[in-house]
Parts: sequence; C-alpha cells; structure tokens
Amino acid sequence: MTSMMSDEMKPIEAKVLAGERLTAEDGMALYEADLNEVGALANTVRERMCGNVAWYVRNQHINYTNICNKLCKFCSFYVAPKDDRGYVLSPEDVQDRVRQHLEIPITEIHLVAGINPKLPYQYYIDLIRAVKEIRPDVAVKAFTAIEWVQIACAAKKPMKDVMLELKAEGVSSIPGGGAEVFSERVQDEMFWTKADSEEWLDVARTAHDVGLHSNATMLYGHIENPRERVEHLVRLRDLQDETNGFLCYIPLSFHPERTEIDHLPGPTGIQDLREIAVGRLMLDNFPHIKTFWIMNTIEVSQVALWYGADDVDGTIQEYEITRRTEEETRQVLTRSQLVERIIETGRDPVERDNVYNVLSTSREIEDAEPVGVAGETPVAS
Ligand code: V47
Repeated sequence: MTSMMSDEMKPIEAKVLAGERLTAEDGMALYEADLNEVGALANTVRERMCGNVAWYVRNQHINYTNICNKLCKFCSFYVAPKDDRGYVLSPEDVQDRVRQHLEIPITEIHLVAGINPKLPYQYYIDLIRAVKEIRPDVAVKAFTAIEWVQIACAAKKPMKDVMLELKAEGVSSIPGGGAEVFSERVQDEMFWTKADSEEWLDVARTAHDVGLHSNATMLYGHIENPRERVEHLVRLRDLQDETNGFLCYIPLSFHPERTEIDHLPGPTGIQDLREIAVGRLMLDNFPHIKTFWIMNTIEVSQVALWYGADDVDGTIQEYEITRRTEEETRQVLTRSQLVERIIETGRDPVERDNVYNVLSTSREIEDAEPVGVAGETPVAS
C-alpha cells in the first residue's frame, strides 16, 4: 500500500510501522509536521497497543491542603504558608469527603496537595488510614514525587523505607504530578524551589523498585520549547526502559487563569492534540496515554481518543488544581455521561481499576445516576 504521508513524515512512518524507536530528532520533526499526519500515526500505535478500548475509572480527587512553600509560577491552587486562605483537611475531614460519595462505586482515590512543611509524617499515615477505614477496597493513588520528597524529609527516613511503610498502609500507586518540564532553564524561571528532574526521576525509580506503579506527566504550553519537551519525553522513556514501572503518560495542558503568568495564552485544542500524539509516538514503552479531560475539556478529549489517547481518566469529584474561578469547584461527569461521550467517538468504553484491570465493559446508560452532593449540576470543565 502506498503511504499518504508527506515526504517529511514518510521516514518516521516507516520506523513506526516497523516498530522502531523514534529519535529525539524525529520528536522535533513531529512538532513541525502536519497534526493530522502525526495524529493518524499515533492512532495506528494506539490501536496496535489498546485496540478500540477507551479506558475510564470511577475516581475521586481529594486535595488535602492548599498550603505550599514551592511558589510555582504556573500554579493557581496554592497559597503560601501563613496566608489566611490556607486550609489543611484533617483525616476526619478527608473521611467526610469520602463519605459524600459512598453511593458511587469509586475504585480510586487520588490524593495530592501542596507542600506544607508543618505536616508531620504521622499525618500522611493517618490520611491513608482514614481513607481505607471508610473505603477499604479503594485504591489510593497518593502523593506526587514532590510530596514524597517532603514526606521522607518529615519522616527523616530514606525514601524507600517511607514508600514501603505507606504502601503497607494502603498506598496502591503514585500519580504523575510534579514533573512539569525536565529543563533547568524552565525550572529556574518557573519552579526553582522544587525537586529537580533527577530527583523526580529518582522518586519514580524508587517507587518502581518497591513495587508501586506510577504515572508521568508533562506540563506544557507555558514557556517551554519543543526541544525541552522532547528531552522530557526521552528521559521518561529511558527510565521506563530501566524499570518498566510507569503505567501512563499524561500531558497536562497549562491553564493560565489565576496564575502569576496569566498573561500567557495557554495551549489551544490543536496543541493539546499534538501533545497526546507526540507522547504516544515517542513513549513506545508506555502502555497508556491519558487525556485528562478536566484540563483538555471533554470535547478535545473525545477527539484525542483518535490522536493517540486510550484513557480519559475519570468521573472526578472536586478537582481544585485548575479551577477557572474561585466559585467553580465541582467538575464531574457521571459514569453514564462519560460512557456516552466515549461511545459517541466510536471507541469501546471499558471501566478499569487503578492498574488497568478490566472492571466493566457495560455500555448501559442509566437515566439518573447520583453525582454525589444533591442538587449540584455536573459541569464538564
Ligand atoms: O503537578 C499545576 C499541574 C499537576 C497547573 O497521575 C497545572 O493519573 C495546568 O499530576 N495548569 C497535578 N496544570 C495533576 C496531575 C495529574 C492529574 C490527573 C491525573 C494524574 C495521574 C495526575 O497539575 C501538577 C502540575 O504539573 N498543574 N498548575 C495549571 N495552572
């Protein structure tokens, strides 16, 4: 069959079809090439790896504190220590949040927050215990690499010991946040107080070593350039070659609203699709690519399922990190709404647990499904 690809894309297509790894230079070319060609190639890989499946999970996000001493310029969620708007959820508060959605068969709780130096090690243990007491069967996906560095510091113990202890308490896997962009230049400009790329990768390495799967993210669409993005992807791919512990890559679309750099426009839907596609093509050893619909919108996420993504994340309660306004707190799609959106794209919705075991392939759309707190309307970002 003759290829329909442009001359620039033909050598890359040949490699992808032969199952050969793309180089950093190929990655650069993918940022220049026609998006639909890049997307079509990414889709070929996506279908080779996952068939027609589109994964989703019933999950709940809980952000236990907004107090953070890292002062990242791209973040609208944090307040500095001593700010009146700061909050810390007690383990009992966290239990209340979990109880609010007990009628929904949530299988994963995503627990992340700011870096609050006041919290002792025992607090983190109590948080996990609190969740498990109310929902013993739920998988707790907890703490970004940056939080793990803080937790080990509070515990005054080696990272490996802390991970083993919290795993024994019920941590099931580790989310992909805090990676931002692996670039000294971007870090110096935007998040200079935070663990650097080597530390982030080391935390992931240790997690994989103790048998905890983790995810990886990249925050794009601010001041980083394509070369830095490609380098980020290559470093993730190298670590995955070493450990095989990453489950999923999630490109995170920068939302400038209410941040210190809100003069930047943020990415367009076209850029969002390109990051999904480039991620799928470069990360040949990552089993899954997620379009986080809260940040990408459900509409772009539907298209992303044909540009390399195989996972749309979840039903999500109270996602606070990229709220557009102070008032907008709830971003929820019920299972039915999510399934409906997936079916509309032509993909097969499959409910998963936090390590991609199949839980349900039901296409049934229930008329009325509880969304948690009575009287509130779900909003799709
Ligand atoms: O680490 C912060 C990012 C991350 C903004 O592992 C922002 O399954 C956009 O990592 N605009 C946290 N992004 C979220 C995260 C995540 C989300 C969903 C699923 C998973 C997973 C992980 O959000 C932070 C940071 O990189 N972030 N501020 C912003 N203004």
